[in-house]
Amino acid sequence: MNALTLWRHARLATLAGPNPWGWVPDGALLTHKERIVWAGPLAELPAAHTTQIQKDIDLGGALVTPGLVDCHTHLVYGGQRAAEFEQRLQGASYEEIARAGGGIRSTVAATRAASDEALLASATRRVQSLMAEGVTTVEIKSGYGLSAHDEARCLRVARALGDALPLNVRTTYLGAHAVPPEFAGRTDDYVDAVCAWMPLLHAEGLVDAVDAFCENIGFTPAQTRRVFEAARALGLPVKLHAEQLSDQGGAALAAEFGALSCDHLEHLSEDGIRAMKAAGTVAVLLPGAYYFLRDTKLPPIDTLRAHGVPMAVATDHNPGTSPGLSLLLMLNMACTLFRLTPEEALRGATVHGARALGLHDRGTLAAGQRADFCVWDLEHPNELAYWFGHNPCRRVIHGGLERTV
Ligand code: DI6
Ligand code: FE
Repeated sequence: MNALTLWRHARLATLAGPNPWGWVPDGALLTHKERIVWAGPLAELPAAHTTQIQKDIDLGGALVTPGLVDCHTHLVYGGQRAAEFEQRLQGASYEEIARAGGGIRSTVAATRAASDEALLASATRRVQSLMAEGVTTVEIKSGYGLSAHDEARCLRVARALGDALPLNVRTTYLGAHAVPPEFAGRTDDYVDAVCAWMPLLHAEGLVDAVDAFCENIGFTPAQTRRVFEAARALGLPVKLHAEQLSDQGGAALAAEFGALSCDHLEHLSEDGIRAMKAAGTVAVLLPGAYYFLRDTKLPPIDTLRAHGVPMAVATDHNPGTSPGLSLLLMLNMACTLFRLTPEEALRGATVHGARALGLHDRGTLAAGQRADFCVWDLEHPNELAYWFGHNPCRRVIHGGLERTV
């Protein structure tokens, strides 16, 4: 006999089915180990299951949503860049600082200088902030090591977080984030190195996907293509930091490789959107970086919506352009700055975020999905994008188990 847990008396935003929010006002969930066995109105609970219920938990009418998915972060790094923030407030641009050797490269120096223990400790504190607001799956990119040794260290720290905490971690190899000082003026040689390290990192089980920064201050489309070919040779899915500061045609290139996602996208063209739609690529919107860089060029939300490209929302947590640790704040900003609806924003941080990671077993509350869900001190799911600077998360269930953070 299956030992099932019944979670009753919940207001469910399942995000499944045709109704707005997948709304079920007097809902219940049945879970078995790490999976949802059944979700729906309590009155329709199948009799066949009732004899197998071992635990019966009353949620007191609270709002329940799928666990949140933060599908784009750079959580593992040393140091911080508050002084660069001050420089930017005085008029220096992100690009000027990067070209002068600051920016990403200053974090690379601090990351290389940090011990494994220090990297793990700081990343743990950061990820715990995300978890406190209901994040149950997080993607973590490398990209601040930029040597075989230091990229491996950062990816191992990301894996260690997933091993130590009740949280699913997906790792992304972003060796093509910036050119480290030892390769200055030799970008193509550095791209060769990024490609050569990839099979070694993959053989150690450290890579779930491969990303690159295709930008006028990053890597050209031709260099990005080489990174993607190396990924394809290993059977690894790709993602891309595309059209954040300029239109490089990166989205179309990524789509050609069947990319899981293209991220940022402020300068995305309609051709890029068509290519993403045809490839089933998710558009990951990062309002925190838009806000913190005081950007004025909005991503083409209406055209993405018109073409039916799924939109995810993530924190892009990193020390240079998005030092925030609240996915809920990103939901609010996705609405205020990008004009997403509150429902689109929540889908962006659940089902579409999962899809941006190639995961189809989470992001909704339905039979067969992972039992990752949040219980909120809220009446309606539209409040998730409404309050900010306040954490209404009351309980988090990860893989069927209640966790303390
Ligand atoms: N785009 C970003 O927003 C981050 N990386 C990237 O390629 C910024 C990284 C940093 O400034 O440290
Ligand atoms: Fe990023």
